[in-house]
Amino acid sequence: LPALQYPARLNCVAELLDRHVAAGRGGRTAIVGDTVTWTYADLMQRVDRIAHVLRTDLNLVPGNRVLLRGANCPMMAAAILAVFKAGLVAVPTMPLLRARELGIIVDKARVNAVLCARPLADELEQVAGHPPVVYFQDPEGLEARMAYHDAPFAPVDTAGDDVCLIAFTSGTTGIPKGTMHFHRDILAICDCFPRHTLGAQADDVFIGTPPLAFTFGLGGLLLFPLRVGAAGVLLEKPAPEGLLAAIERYKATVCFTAPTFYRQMTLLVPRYDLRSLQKCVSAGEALPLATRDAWKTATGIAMIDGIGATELLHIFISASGADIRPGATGRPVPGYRACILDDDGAPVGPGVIGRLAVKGPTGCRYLADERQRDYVLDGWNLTGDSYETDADGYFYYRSRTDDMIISAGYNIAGAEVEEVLLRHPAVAECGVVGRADEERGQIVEAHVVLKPGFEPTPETACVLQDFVKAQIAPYKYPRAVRFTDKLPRTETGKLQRYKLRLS
Ligand code: 3UK
Repeated sequence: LPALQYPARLNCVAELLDRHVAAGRGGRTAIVGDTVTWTYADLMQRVDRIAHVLRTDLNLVPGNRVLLRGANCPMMAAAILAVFKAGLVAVPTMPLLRARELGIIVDKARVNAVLCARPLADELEQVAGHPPVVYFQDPEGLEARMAYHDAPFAPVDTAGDDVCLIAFTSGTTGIPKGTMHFHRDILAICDCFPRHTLGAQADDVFIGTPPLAFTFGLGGLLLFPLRVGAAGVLLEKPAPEGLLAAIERYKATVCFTAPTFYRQMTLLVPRYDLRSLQKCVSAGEALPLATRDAWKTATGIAMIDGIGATELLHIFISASGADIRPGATGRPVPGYRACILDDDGAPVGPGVIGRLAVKGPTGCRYLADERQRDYVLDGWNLTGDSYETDADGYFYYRSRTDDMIISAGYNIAGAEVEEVLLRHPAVAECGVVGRADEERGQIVEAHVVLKPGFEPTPETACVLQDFVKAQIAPYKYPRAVRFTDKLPRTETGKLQRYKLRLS
């Protein structure tokens, strides 16, 4: 794609922000927060002041790493952009991370300084020997220091392939893994999915729940709107009601969130005026048909499913409009290629389940060499996902590679059983995992959250089991059904299956 050729010297913020101000668009709304709204000129002024603080007050030099902690708010957005603009490397962290995980990140990413919102100070301060911290709102903090710097800040003359972001995988298990991204990658994600699949425009208002520390949110709520001169709404504490109310209030046109959030919002839709809403993007985990259908019935909007990954920065397979096929995630986003590989790494044809591999303008550079060796081959990124294609090149999600349930010799994808269960009127949320079993190796076990008005009884369990048996091959039915009030999920909306298996 010609649009993806970027100059050798490139600072992404010059393109995302300064360019709009220089072209007379400084008065347009860039960021809407819970308490303030900033135009492009306002945002650029904040970014420039923070960049001065980083370079002058903190004595940081290009290439230094700055860890960022904050809920989704305008200051957090400005801080990330300032780090890019100053030629430094942003290391955004998920708000709910604990001291142990933060310690690993500080260490692995060799962090030189921290910008942190006060409410998130506690866990950080428990990290032994943490780097110097500047708090957003303290008396001696970032905002106070910003007041002393009123000169414009010229973007540091970085190369297109200088690292500007170290994104840690949200990971459903274990230790966070760092992935490195360049200035040109930041623009490349803006010029792929939002341009070709979403059709983003200057008059769009982007809104959603994913944290800016999650690349799904960083792209969808900050980078994508800025690229086209549009506005992004940042909500500090996104809850289903709050998101719906904010869509109404700010007349949002594009929403980014995870399937579980759409399910929670579906029932509440009639209470809000959502006429402004045009596009709803779902990512983070598989989008069940029942969720897509219920949302369409409630809002009239056909959801845009898209699979993305921290390793590749954003969405690389998706479909919108007439290209949507029920059950499929979609086709590779223009700029990306995807294929399915067997256990020996050889490509397989349509109808065969295998491992998804992806190649594109953004591609993975892990911080750790051993992961690079095992998961990135010849520019192809091996994902942890089992997928299958059809004859027309559409990609169908089956399961996480390590979540396939093997019961009495059958391979069973938990997601398929979940999809059926979610069609039952009693089921609000569910997670299906394999539980060790002497006779069958594993049995299919369903963890179910019931909708209000349904009883967690053995009879209900039988009804659900029969429902599954009637819809898909009977050997896939959940031999065990466990009722619960809440499923364990990451901050990004991903089901933590390992916790279900341990429960
Ligand atoms: C799973 C999906 C089925 C899949 C992400 C959009 O989720 C993001 O990044 P992570 O690194 O996780 C990646 C893994 O999540 N997944 C994501 N989307 C889908 N599975 N259907 C989907 N639509 O297992 C993938 O390997 O946390 C998503 C944009 C940026 C992102 N970082």
